[in-house]
Amino acid sequence: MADEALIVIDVQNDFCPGGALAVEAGDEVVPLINQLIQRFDHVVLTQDWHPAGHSSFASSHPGKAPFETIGMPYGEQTLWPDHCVQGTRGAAFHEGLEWTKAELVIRKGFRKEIDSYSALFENDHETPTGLTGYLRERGIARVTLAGLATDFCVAFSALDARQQGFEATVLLQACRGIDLGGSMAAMMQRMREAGVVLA
Ligand code: VGL
Ligand code: ZN
Repeated sequence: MADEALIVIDVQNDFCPGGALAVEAGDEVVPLINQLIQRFDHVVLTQDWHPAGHSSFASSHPGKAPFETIGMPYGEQTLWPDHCVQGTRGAAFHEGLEWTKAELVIRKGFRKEIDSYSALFENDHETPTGLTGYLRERGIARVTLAGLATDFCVAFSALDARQQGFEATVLLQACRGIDLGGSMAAMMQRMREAGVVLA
């Protein structure tokens, strides 16, 4: 287990019921993730962490509504309600999450002009977050992912982990999804094709 890390994706208030970008039953993952945190030798958390006025917010684009898409220099971007603004309660981890054991919290989406679903690369798929280097230097070869949302931040993190040469398992019971325009089925298929273990 020393070469294995649990990566807990975005278990933050804004992705839980009552939050700004609530994932249905998002808070249900907390008890299971707490058990996983105890079981793993290495635990990394991610935290979606946007400045106010972030370019992924529909409110930054006059005439655009949440869940519409827009062309960005790096490709197509889904627009979201304002969420996980740095320092707000919505950006904080769910109160029930027992996160103190985590060795690293990796924040993402902090550059105003670019979104970051994946824990490893921003949405241009080339700007690194630094997590790959961290995991390699720590001798970690296998990652297990859980959290929110299955079909966005969890899936893109798992795909990038595979692409960077890590073994990757997504624990579906410990994830909940958004499912926007068939995104759940599409991302499950992409993960399967990339060799992500869906457990
Ligand atoms: C996420 C949309 C926008 C996620 C983050 O955590 O899956 N989704 N920002
Ligand atoms: Zn976000």
